Amino acid sequence: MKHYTQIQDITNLKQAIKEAILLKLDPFKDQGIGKNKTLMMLFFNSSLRTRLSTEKAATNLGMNVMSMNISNAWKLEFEDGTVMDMDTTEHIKEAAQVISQYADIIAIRAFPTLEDKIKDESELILNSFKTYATVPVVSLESATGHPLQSLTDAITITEYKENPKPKVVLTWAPHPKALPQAVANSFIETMQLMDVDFTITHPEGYELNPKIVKHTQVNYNQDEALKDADFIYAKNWSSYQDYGQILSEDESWKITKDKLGKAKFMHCLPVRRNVVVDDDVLDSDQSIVIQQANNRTFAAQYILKNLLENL
Ligand code: AN0
Ligand code: CP
Repeated sequence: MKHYTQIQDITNLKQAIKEAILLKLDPFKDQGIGKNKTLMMLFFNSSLRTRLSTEKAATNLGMNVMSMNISNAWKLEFEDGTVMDMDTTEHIKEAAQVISQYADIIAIRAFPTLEDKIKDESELILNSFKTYATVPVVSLESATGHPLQSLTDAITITEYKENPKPKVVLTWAPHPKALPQAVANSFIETMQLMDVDFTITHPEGYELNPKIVKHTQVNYNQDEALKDADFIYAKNWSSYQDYGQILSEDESWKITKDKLGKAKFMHCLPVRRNVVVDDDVLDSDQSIVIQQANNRTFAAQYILKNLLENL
């Protein structure tokens, strides 16, 4: 593995899940691998889980960790050939090469603008780091994907499934703010690689990128889609077609105890209680969101270990 910016960077997902579960049983077995190696984490946006679990994963491997909120650094320019006489102070060409001298792996969180679809889909920030950094780059959630989250989700479903081919449903849920499509995109790409019966449900107008959804079943009727589900994965996203817009805050899409049935409830967190999902779902034994968040460490640890082995 050279970089980790999409689930497809993993050559054998089944094997990766197996290895991550083994890491969880014995997290410090590879303490030597990261000795004298540094992980640099750069945050263009807020984070709780990604920041802490990735740092934990790195220290489990014996690495040193540095993190920076990019808002504390000089404002970066990403466009090539611009006359930098406005508000950007430093070009990514210098910044990425300089940071590469301080770190053996660079991890970046950079959300979409949700205003400029073409720019967001070009993954300008992530790809500029890939182009100009001289060390591996890891996505901590970019404009269009969150592959550390979806590897976590794959691990969690594998651990909790009670039959060989569980029914997994990704459902859109209401939210007062316009959110990225990244978590949903990576979840879809990952479920397409797993042996699961997978369905997506959302209101009309919330269709995701057809290049990602491909032939995955989409059902506009949430009740029908959720029937007999083993795993319900709730997530809000803003419209992809009407890019970045909130088309509906339809409360009837919130996950309730009634809708849950016998399913396990999953969410990447942070989650807005009683907007996305009711208290009595999140507080029930059927919710596995806390265990899911714990797996963030082992997903990150698997990825960092793999990158370190290939340095
Ligand atoms: C972000 C999102 O939806 O992409 C991060 C989720 C991990 N969520 C919020 O901004 C609330
Ligand atoms: N799920 C997730 O990525 O959480 P944070 O935004 O808190 O890192």
